[in-house]
Amino acid sequence: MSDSQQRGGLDRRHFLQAALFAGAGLATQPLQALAANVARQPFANGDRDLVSYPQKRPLMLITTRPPHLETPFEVFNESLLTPNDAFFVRYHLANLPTRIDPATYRLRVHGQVRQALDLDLAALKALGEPVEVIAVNQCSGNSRGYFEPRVFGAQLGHGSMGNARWVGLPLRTLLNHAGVLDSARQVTFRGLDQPVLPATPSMTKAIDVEHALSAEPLIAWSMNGEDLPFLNGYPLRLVLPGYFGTYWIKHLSEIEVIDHEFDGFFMQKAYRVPDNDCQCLPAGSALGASRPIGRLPVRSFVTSLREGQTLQQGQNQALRGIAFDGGSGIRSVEISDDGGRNWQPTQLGEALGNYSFREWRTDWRPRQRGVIHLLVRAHNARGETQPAEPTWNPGGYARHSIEALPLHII
Ligand SMILES: Nc1nc2c(c(=O)[nH]1)N[C@H]1C(S)=C(S)[C@@H](COP(=O)(O)O)O[C@H]1N2
Ligand SMILES: [Mo]
Repeated sequence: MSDSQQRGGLDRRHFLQAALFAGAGLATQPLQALAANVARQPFANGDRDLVSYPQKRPLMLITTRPPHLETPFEVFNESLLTPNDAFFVRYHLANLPTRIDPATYRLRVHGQVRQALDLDLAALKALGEPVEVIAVNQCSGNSRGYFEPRVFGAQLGHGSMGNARWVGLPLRTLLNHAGVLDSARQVTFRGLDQPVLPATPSMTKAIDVEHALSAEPLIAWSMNGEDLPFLNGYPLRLVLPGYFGTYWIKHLSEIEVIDHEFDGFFMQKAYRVPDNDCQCLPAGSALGASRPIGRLPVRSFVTSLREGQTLQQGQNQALRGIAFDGGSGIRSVEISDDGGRNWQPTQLGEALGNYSFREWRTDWRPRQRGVIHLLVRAHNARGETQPAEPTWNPGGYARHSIEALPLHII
């Protein structure tokens, strides 16, 4: 099967063959045979093969089993909505479903509810009016490869994030249908993927019942106007606008309302950040007091230039980039080319809602020859901005400091 056959219009029912092909091929052939190209991250061990998976253009391969694919950073300069075929992919468990039949798919709701539900897709969609939100899905470990000192875990660049238009049913519509009991404390979410070994914990996530019953969460079936791509959770996923991607459970098949705080591995052991405002610790410290990772801190990037790009002194650059936060909305974005002594304002693009990437633009003229670092920082509606110095925590989570883009000015 050629790359283009793998990418183009694959029937989901045939995902099995394609996935097996990708898996077998990657396991038995030198990677170069399938890789269209190689992308280089600006940290040690940063070479990443660009590899095609079903419904995906060549993306940066982080792991094969389970597939973890990163979006090449240039994609964020193409459009504010990340195209489905370029959207990153992250899984924890290697036993992925390889074929999902929408006709027999079921979503179960049970636990502390008046009436347990077992719905097919049509019954779910018939429960209420669908809603739409444009929201950023960002992996907790996005940019982990930049951590100094380095930490364990996938060495990710900035491409484990994406912004999409999600359509689905408000989670609370579904929960109200089941009738949440007063004893309810948290709601847990699980998908169809399974561990390979029985000892491996299942990828189950939990949120507080107040959050679950708020207006934000939805059970989405559509992404940028199409069915969810298989690897992004077909046919249903939880969308938790403003929150890190770890909660956005794919192939969502089971929702349980529980009367206690969930004690599973992916809440109590993994995805925890230091329990303080900066979610950070002195480099090298052990975790200590912690809490589950939550809302996205403010971040901003230049998208129109590559790290290390060469530019002419005095020549005007139409700069462009993105900023986002955990749902209060971006108020301003500024750049600095003198190490943060002076900041130049930028113009914000169209607002697509508080959970979306916000575009910024400005004209900028490099003044000095040599290597310079272009800084960008954003401010949100709550008055929060980004720390000047990179923060550190042992999980390599929630990087959000001001990024310094190195440029050669000649
Ligand atoms: N079923 C399932 N859903 C999951 C995961 C998973 O391992 N299994 N990983 C989560 C994590 S950690 C992230 S960052 C997002 C990534 O979403 P994407 O693969 O659509 O980009 O999915 C989340 N949902
Ligand atoms: Mo993640």
